[in-house]
Amino acid sequence: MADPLNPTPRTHQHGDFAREETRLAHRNHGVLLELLRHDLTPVGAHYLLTHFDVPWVPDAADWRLDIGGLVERPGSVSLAELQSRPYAEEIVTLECAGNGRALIEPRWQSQPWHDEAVGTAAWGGTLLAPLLEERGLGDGVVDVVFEGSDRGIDGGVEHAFARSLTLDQIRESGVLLAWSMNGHPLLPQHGFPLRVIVPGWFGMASVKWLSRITLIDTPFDGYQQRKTYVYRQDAADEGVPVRGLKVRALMVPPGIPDWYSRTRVALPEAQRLFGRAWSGHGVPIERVEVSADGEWHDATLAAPVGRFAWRAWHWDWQATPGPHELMCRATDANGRTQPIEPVWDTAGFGNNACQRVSVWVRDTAADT
Ligand SMILES: Nc1nc2c(c(=O)[nH]1)N[C@H]1C(S)=C(S)[C@@H](COP(=O)(O)O)O[C@H]1N2
Ligand SMILES: [Mo]
Repeated sequence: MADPLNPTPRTHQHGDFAREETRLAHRNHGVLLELLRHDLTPVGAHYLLTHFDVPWVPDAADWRLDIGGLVERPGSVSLAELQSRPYAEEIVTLECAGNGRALIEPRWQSQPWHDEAVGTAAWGGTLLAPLLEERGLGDGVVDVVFEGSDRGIDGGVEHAFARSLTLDQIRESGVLLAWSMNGHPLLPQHGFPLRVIVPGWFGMASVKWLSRITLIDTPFDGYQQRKTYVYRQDAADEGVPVRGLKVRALMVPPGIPDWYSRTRVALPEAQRLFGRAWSGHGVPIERVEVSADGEWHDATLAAPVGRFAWRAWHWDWQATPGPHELMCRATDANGRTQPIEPVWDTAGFGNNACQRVSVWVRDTAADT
């Protein structure tokens, strides 16, 4: 680790991240790790992942959601009709399945997340399962397809962003049709006027700008369902679908940052390290450990704020002068925990390797 107080000059560089990756990183921002202090991520600071363009919705009063396929009463509903249904709200931690991708070697070229593709919001809307049941479920429903109004091309295939769930998955996860985030109407980039929220799953399942729900009698084979969001060891691997969040803890980096390297500088005194931990499918967090230079210690967990919400933790670190590396590691009620090193996946999905934070502890008080 370079000492941020005795920096080497920065230079011009070729190579490393492609221009396309950095452009995607500007469009799709992560949460600022210091904002992990908020139980609910402030709206606008929530991470963002939009594959294509944010659709233009001039007037939500003209917007309609189509419900069709294997239902006895197909048709469309307005936002006002949806909002007259029973209100449901759930605090849900969303995380992009590609979080950690940029830390896998070699790195798959895509949205280059390090560890910041996460956020927690109180999503308000109405439960989907009763709405579908009231429409009269047809026989032989295999998949329920959610289509967004955003369209684009990926891997040479033009498509609207679409994902599917089975009826059982919809019931078990308490899937919401959501129109609000922390009490505010959805921002355009988060799916205005209506999106799906699938608690406990990686973010790709929570289709934004929902325009159509179709019940079908065959497994959905859309691009975002079959071609991507699959764990694969190599290109020929049929793979395993990406579903629930993987167990993970993140800490708020202590001290103050060096602007460019983000290396932290702290004083040689007690530091209260603070962070969050979560897992998939509503499985509770049981333990968080923090390592200072390779020695692991149990952190103190705060009370959970919701079944699908991240849980706060803290640990007091006695910082001594010199360079240090901090790590944190969560374990869930199923005994799942995090690897120290990234686990290989071709497209960089599901990398829940322990976060590493470099801290340079100075031996004198800060200069003024
Ligand atoms: N229609 C549509 N829905 C979408 C996406 C998208 O590009 N289009 N991105 C998905 C992915 S990959 C993630 S991680 C989440 C991100 O939600 P957020 O931008 O509100 O944080 O939305 C999901 N829903
Ligand atoms: Mo994502």
